[in-house]
Amino acid sequence: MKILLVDDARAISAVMAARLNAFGHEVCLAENGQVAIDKFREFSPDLVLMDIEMPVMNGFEATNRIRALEAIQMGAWTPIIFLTGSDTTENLVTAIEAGGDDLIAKNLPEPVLHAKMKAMARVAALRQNLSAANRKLEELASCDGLTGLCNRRYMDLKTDALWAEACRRGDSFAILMIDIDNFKKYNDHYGHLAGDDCLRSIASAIGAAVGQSNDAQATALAFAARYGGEEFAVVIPGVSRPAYAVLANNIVAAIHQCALPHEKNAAWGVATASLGGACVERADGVLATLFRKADQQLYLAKENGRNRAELSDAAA
Ligand code: GH3
Ligand code: MG
Ligand code: MG
Ligand code: MG
Repeated sequence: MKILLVDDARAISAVMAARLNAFGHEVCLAENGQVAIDKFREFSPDLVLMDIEMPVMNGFEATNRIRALEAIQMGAWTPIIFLTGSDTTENLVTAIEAGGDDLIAKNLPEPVLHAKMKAMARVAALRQNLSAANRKLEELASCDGLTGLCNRRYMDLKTDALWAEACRRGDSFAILMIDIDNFKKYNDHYGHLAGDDCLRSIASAIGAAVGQSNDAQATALAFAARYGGEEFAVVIPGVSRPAYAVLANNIVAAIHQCALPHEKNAAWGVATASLGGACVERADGVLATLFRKADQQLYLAKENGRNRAELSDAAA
């Protein structure tokens, strides 16, 4: 385990640290509650051993602050064991009330300390498995199963947050809506399974174009999502008008260049998509207006012959 050992008495923490090291744990030392909070952030310990009486900030106050830090992180909880000169019933009750999980005497016999640390290591292992499972769940809940892009639910959540931030800062914001051309005919001609493969390839082309744009720093936080069916959206916070136009045109070209055979798609003979874009120089008002504008531009791209991008004015 990674153990954060907090004690102002250096002699005591040196002895305790040596014993914990001997049991195979990694130990980080802090000499008071204030330092403990900083080290807690840096070191992300599996366990905190916390003295109670310390200068600058005592152990109860430090525990309170650590619990407050954890409260804003989903599922975050680190066991905190108070260290005391006397492990009386009264001290134990106070320690638990203060947000601790146990109380042990500093002069605990070595085998007892070893056994307690073993039990804590089991808890730490369980916690790690649980965090990994939670991360996986979160990933699954935000991912579109077919294409691997963000799903609609995640896109909505993330876009709302990015829009609110852009409004607060007066940043620019752009939305691209992308719709595959004559995709019903693709399904009718090649079958739905081939249709699914086509969706995957096109999603991956869109994702790659967005990734390149972010890597080249033409955009920073742009992301692509499956909006629904054969429609995709790209959300681009903080973008210049030229970079937005470049990304939009790159996406249309990248899809065309996938060269996925589509006999029933007009003159091209390969799968293509139409794109509608809307951009504002300063985010303000409701986001739905920007989506509606991008949608109108998408209709225009279809009307004007497909396999093209139609972008609204920056002042829209
Ligand atoms: P347009 O160029 O005007 O966009 O024509 P379109 O045929 O692409 O548009 P339409 O909305 O008529 O058809 C969309 C098709 O996309 C119909 C639907 O079966 C197909 N589609 C939607 N989701 C999926 C999917 O997950 N897999 C497959 N294979 N097809 C899908
Ligand atoms: Mg002390
Ligand atoms: Mg459609
Ligand atoms: Mg379509």
